[in-house]
Amino acid sequence: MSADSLAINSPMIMGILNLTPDSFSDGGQFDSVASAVQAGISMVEAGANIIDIGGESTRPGAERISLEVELERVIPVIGQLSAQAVYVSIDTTRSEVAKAAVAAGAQMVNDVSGGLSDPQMFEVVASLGVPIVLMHWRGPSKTMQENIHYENALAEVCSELQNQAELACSAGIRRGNIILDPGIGFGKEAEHNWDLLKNIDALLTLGYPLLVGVSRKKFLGSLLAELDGSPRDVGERDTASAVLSAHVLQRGAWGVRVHDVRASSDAYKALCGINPDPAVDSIELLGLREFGYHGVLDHERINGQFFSVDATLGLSISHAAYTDDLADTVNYAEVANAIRARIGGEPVDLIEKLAELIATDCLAFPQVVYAKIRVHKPNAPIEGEFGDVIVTRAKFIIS
Ligand code: PMM
Repeated sequence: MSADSLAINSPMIMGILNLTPDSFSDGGQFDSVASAVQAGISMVEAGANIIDIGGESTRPGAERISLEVELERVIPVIGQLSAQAVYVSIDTTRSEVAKAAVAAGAQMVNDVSGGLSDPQMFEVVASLGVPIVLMHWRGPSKTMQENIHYENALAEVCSELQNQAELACSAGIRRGNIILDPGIGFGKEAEHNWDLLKNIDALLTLGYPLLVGVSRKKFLGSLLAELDGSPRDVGERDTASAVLSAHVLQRGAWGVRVHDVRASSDAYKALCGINPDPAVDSIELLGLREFGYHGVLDHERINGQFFSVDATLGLSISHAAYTDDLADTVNYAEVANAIRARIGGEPVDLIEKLAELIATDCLAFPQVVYAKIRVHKPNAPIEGEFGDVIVTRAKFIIS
């Protein structure tokens, strides 16, 4: 996955691999590098596109560890997973760890402090040329849940994220290499988390790909509290995590960071089964008319007729809307040419088949994640007067 395709390749499921003895949800799971590597591979097999490796706990109240310990925990696992062509992200707030992780094969940096913890982080990431996740953060884990105060959580998170993104750009990080994350559970009460999740649209208007991490977090423990009022165990929050993750993906988030990869991937696919029209932007090409020889009847194959196609291409245009650069979106003239070539090309019997082939052609453009194709056959061989025959095929990439 190249950095340039980040804004448009969606949805991304980031599997969490915490190599910490004390992470709040899954700490202390692995007794060897091999078992951690195997856990990463299993998440890829379950549908993860990215494995996020962290060596330092961000659990509320957690003490910091030394640079040496963090490196010792993460580097061997990053090396082995990257060697098996796994796309690895390093979850760190230290530029030295980011640098060593990328040297070991990591391809993305996930900084939960959004660049606030280490003054060198932006410069180092700019020189590495890799994408960076900037998460909303108001202070170190040790104290982050003390003195939480927002007048308006949504507005403040948006403006603070925007600010960090601008600082990152000024330090030389390409805009297309920035992903934002609202930092669910980081210096936030449950009400703030819900406020952010309900207003994903507002976070998306910042114009950057959005990563959201709700998986197993404390606010879900309270939501799912047992009859005696005790919070639901961390290991039993995966269904709720998957439902919320699938929801934010359908609202247009670029990716989700989860422990149970399969659950989130399944929940998202199930939602797409009901509503295949994802909350992505679109480009429409209407009334593309071209002569072709499709049809079941001999005279259709010999004489041909005009077909007309309407295509709705689902893709994120937020990046191009910012850069004003054709390279950051799909070139609709090229798509129109591909559709015309398909209509004028090798004949098929059914317009259902033609619609399918055109949808597949459209999805071959790397930015396009959804294609809804309407094929019109206004001169179809039907007795008597009629207006048109239209077949619609909607096709959707779920990676
Ligand atoms: N949450 C945790 C750790 N790293 N990174 C990003 N980008 N977003 C998050 O929400 C996030 C993160 C804490 O959760 P964990 O201890 O279960 O990994």
